[in-house]
Amino acid sequence: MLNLVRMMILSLVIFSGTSLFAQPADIQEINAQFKKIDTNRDNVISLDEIQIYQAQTFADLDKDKSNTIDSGEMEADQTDIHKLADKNQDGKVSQEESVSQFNEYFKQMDKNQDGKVSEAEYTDYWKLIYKF
Ligand SMILES: [Ca+2]
Ligand SMILES: [Ca+2]
Ligand SMILES: [Ca+2]
Repeated sequence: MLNLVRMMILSLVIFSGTSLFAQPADIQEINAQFKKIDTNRDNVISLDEIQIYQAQTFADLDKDKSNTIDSGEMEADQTDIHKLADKNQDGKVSQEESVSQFNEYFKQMDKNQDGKVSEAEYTDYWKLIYKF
């Protein structure tokens, strides 16, 4: 599992180059994001909540409502969360690719695999990604 996380980080770094990761998110930002996703405020993120967050994020980024996020729209993605989502490498992220990417994040964040992401699991995950 740890190897998987390492590989994931490595691929993130390779994929994105250095520019976007040069601006580090801080821990407050990560906490604020957790609270934003945890809409029912029970201090865990459920799969439902991550899917709602995915839909909101996607709609926010898809400015021209084309149902895909193109490279220009991607630049507005301050969370970098869609970086690896473009599986077929056509330079655009489809709704399906976005959903599967968020599901993947959810699985990776849910370390103890209880189907919920606790605040600790969430912050640990992003701390690793952003190398705090
Ligand atoms: Ca919740
Ligand atoms: Ca679009
Ligand atoms: Ca969990």
